[in-house]
Amino acid sequence: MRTQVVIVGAGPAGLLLSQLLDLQGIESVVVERSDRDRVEKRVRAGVLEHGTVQTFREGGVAKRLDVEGISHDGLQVRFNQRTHRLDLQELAGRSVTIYGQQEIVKDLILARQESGGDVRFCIEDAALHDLDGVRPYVTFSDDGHDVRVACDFVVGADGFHGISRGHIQGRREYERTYPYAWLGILAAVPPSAAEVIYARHERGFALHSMRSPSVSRLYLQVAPDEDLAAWPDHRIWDELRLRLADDDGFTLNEGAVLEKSITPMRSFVTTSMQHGRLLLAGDAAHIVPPTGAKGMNLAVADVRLLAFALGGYYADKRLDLIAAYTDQALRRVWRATHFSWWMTEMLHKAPNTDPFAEGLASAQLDWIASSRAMATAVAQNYTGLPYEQEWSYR
Ligand code: RFL
Ligand code: PHB
Repeated sequence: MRTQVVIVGAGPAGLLLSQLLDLQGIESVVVERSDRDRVEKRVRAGVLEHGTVQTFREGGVAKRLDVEGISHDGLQVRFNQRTHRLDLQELAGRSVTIYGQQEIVKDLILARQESGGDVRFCIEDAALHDLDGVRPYVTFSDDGHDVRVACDFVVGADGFHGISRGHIQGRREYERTYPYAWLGILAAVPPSAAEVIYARHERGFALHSMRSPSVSRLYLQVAPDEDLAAWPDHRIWDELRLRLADDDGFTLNEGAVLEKSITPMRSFVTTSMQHGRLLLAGDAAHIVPPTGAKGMNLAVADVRLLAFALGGYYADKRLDLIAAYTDQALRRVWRATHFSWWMTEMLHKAPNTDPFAEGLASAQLDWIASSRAMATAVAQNYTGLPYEQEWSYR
C-alpha cells in the first residue's frame, strides 16, 4: 500500500502530527507497537503550556480539554518550609493547563478515528527502508500479515526506546543522568492545594500536582535504583507529608493510591533530528527530566514545525522548510533542556551532601523569591516560549 507519511508511534507526537497533516489534506498511516488500551492508560505528563493548549484547539481536539482542563494562573515553590507563589499571569501573561497526557491521547485517537484516519495498534517488527531515496517504505507485521507501506516521508515519533533514532547516521548524542528518580502516585483524593507545588526539602524533592478535583498526582525524589516494593502506601504518604510541610500548616489530603511507578531522570538531545526522508519528533529525539514539565510540550512544538514543513512540501514542493527542521527545533529543545536541568538541580537533594551545591540551590531559590526579573524568567519558561510560526502552511 501507499501513503504520503508513515508515522511510527501513537504517543502524543505521532497522533497529533497525523491530525495536523489530515487538516491540511495530507494522508498518513500511524503504526504503534502497543495495544490501544495500554497507550491510553499510561500515566504521564499533566502540565500543558499555553501554546500546547492553543495547538490542540486549532487541531480540533480540545473539546474535552476545554471543559475538564484546569487552568492554573500560579505556581508554588516551597523551600525552608516557606511557600513562594509565582503569578504566571502577572509575570508572563499566560497560564498553564492541567490535563492528563492519557486524556489527550484518548481524544486524539477518537479524532483520528472520526475522520477515517489509519492508526494501527499491536503492529510488530516495524522496519524502515530506503530512507536515503525519495521512495522510502516501512514494513511491519499486522495481525500476522506482512505489510509494506511506501511513502514520501517517515516520521519517527516512537519515543526514547524506539527504532527510528538508530537510522540517523552520523548523529551526535548529548546526555546527562541524575543521581535520583521520581516515585509518582495517582491517588483518589482531592488536591491539597489549588496549584502545583514544587518543594525542596532536606529529605529530598516532593511535588504536589493533580488531575481533577478528585484525583491528586504526587511525586517524591527517590534513588534511581529504588525498589517500588520498599514503598508501601503508608510510607509514601508519611514521606510526602514531611517533605510538603510548611510553616502555614499545610495539610496533605490522603487517600487510595490508584497507580504508582518510578521514573528515571535523564537529559538527552540528538542531533541531527533528520536523515534523508526520516524526521524525528518528541522523545525519540530528546528527553528532559520531568521537573520543568516540558517533555510533552516539546513534542507538540516539534510536531508543529513538521506539520508546517510537510504542508510546504505538499502545497509548493518546498524542501527548504524540511531542511531547516532540526536547527529550528533544537533551539527550543536546548532552551527547555537548560530550564529542566536547572530546575532539577535547584530542587533536588544530592545523595551525598555537597554543601557547595546546597548553597547554590538556596541562592537560586532566594533569587526567584526576591527578584521580579528572575521570577519572570521562570514564569516565561514554565508557561512556554512563543512559537515562531503557525503549524498550518496554508
Ligand atoms: P511517547 O509518548 O513515548 O510515544 C511513543 C510511542 O511509540 C511507540 N513505539 C513504537 N511503535 C511502533 N514500533 C516501535 N518499534 C515502537 N517503539 C515505540 C510507543 O509504544 C509509544 O506509544 O513519545 P512522544 O509521543 O514523543 O511523547 C512524549 C511524552 O510522552 C513525554 O515527553 C512526556 O510524557 C514527558 N513528561 C511530561 N511532559 C510534559 O510536557 N509535562 C509534564 O508534566 C510531564 N510529566 C512526563 C511527566 C513523563 C513522565 N514519565 C513517566 C516518563 C511525568 C512523568 C512521570
Ligand atoms: C504532573 O502533574 O504529572 C506533573 C506536574 C509538574 C511536573 C511534572 C509532572 O513538573
